[in-house]
Amino acid sequence: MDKLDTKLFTGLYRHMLASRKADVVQEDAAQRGEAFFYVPSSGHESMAALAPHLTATDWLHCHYRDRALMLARGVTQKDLLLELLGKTGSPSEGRNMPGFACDRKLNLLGAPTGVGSNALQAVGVAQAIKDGNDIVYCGLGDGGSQEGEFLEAVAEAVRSQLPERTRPQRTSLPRAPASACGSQISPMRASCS
Ligand SMILES: Cc1ncc(C[n+]2csc(CCOP(=O)(O)OP(=O)(O)O)c2C)c(N)n1
Repeated sequence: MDKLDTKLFTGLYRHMLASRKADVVQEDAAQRGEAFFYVPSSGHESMAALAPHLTATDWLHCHYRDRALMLARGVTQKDLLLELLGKTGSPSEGRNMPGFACDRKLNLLGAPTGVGSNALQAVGVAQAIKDGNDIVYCGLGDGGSQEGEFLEAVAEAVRSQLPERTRPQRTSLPRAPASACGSQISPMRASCS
């Protein structure tokens, strides 16, 4: 990544700031009783920096606090608000808990509520695509990494010899993850927050 790529870094900062602001909006809605539940993401904004390392065809199984990454991927504030209020018109049509964003067109997989179990699903996707060039990102918290499902997922990733992938260096970043840089990116990489 070019250290002086101002456009890239201001773009990432925009998503980070938008994520922080979304916390304020969601908390206000919860305080007013308009939303029954919301997931704060403050302190996790740097996850946006992963977006330049992904391509549009990579698959994401996000941690519910990865909002800045979801925004950088292409999730809109409107999507977040519709999900928050459980409305139709949101990518899950109001079926998901707020914070568990999903979007078929962004290859953003719907996360299960049980923490750690998204790792099992991520391994399943990684197995399905292992002969191609795409990777699967799996995000979870340190608590989730202590769940049996997470350890089963790691064991299965090893047993089925899911491959490491290398990406050529890239130098520019559009809004969504359709380009950027990176090297030695694993098809089954976990991010513990
Ligand atoms: C299997 C399971 N047990 C308990 C919960 C309730 N729960 C929701 S979030 C959470 C905390 C998870 O901590 P961590 O994975 O460290 O992520 P953090 O929320 O701290 O980012 C818990 C216990 C759950 N969703 N699933």
